[in-house]
Amino acid sequence: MYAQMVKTDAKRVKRPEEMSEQERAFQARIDRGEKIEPKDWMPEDYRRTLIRQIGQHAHSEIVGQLPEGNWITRAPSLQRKAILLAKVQDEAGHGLYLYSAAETLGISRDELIAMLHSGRMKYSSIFNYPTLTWADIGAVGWLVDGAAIMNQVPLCRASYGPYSRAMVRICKEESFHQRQGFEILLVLSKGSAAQRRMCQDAIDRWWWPSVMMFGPNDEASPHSAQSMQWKIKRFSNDDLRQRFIDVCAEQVKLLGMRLPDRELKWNEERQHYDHGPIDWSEFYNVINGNGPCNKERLAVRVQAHEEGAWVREAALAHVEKKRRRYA
Ligand code: BYC
Repeated sequence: MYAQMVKTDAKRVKRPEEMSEQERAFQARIDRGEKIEPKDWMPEDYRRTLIRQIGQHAHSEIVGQLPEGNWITRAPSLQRKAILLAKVQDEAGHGLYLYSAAETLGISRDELIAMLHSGRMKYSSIFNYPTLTWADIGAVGWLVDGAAIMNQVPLCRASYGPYSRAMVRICKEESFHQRQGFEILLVLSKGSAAQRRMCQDAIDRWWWPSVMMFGPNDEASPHSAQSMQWKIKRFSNDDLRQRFIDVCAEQVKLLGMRLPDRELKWNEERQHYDHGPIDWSEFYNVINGNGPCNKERLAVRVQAHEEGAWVREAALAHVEKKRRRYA
């Protein structure tokens, strides 16, 4: 059900002698570190890869509002409510910049949304898990936004101009989100025994799904080689995942909590943390539409879109009225 409609054909990277003259000139621009802009010539697969990635990213921001939105009415104080409300609004804004960046590639927001709603485009696996307690809002901020930043800071240097520029502001906001999540957990970690248990339980449930956010291992990632040659991706899935694990393994100590991985251990030789095996069957199960909340998430988005139709119609009618008045 969740197979991407925006398929790309680049299963292996072309050698220079297999490229057309135009493709070689394009790759040379990328290699020189030039930005590609919407009106520049680009290979069809480059365009489709970007639509797939930016579209999936935009959808993730929009669907990503749902797990946290679930706690706006139940936040423990007025201040927490105001902060969470602002954060969820930020995610909506990120979705809108990203849809705009995708539109520069010749696809409309309506088309992208229709593909999301019909299951032909993906959104991040992470948003198919439920937020069961207030500590989950802390864990989402610390781990999910933390993973998002690790993956997205390099995207500020992606070769496609509109995407890279959108990412600059998004990353600034994400880093605030990450800190507010950590602070929620820090408060709980210093609280009562029940609060500390709630904090640990949230970390236990969000850790592995966050580790999976970076996508499949490098050898199982069909798009990485080409995306890295085109400098859309600047680091591999496994490299970013390792950096994330290294950072979290240290930060969790400040909380006096533990990550749910018995094999997590500093490796002096590698200068990285070793970690236990990732359950990829869970990841593929979730991205194939069978995670704990996939059906609910999509149903809520479709309903919101349908119920908002009158707003879109009213806005269009207003534009048309103004156009006629000043014609
Ligand atoms: N979930 O060849 P690969 C956020 C798919 S943060 C679902 O490695 P690629 C937020 C992939 O699409 C989250 N699907 O692909 C944070 C591909 O499927 P198709 C959003 C995944 O594209 C807080 C297949 O697996 N961030 O928004 O080179 C609050 C093979 O993978 C996932 C972004 O989107 C996954 N986790 O690399 C609110 C960042 N991982 O097309 C919101 C931008 C992989 O073959 N995206 N797949 O059917 C990227 O950096 C890259 O697209 C990825 C995947 C690293 C995610």
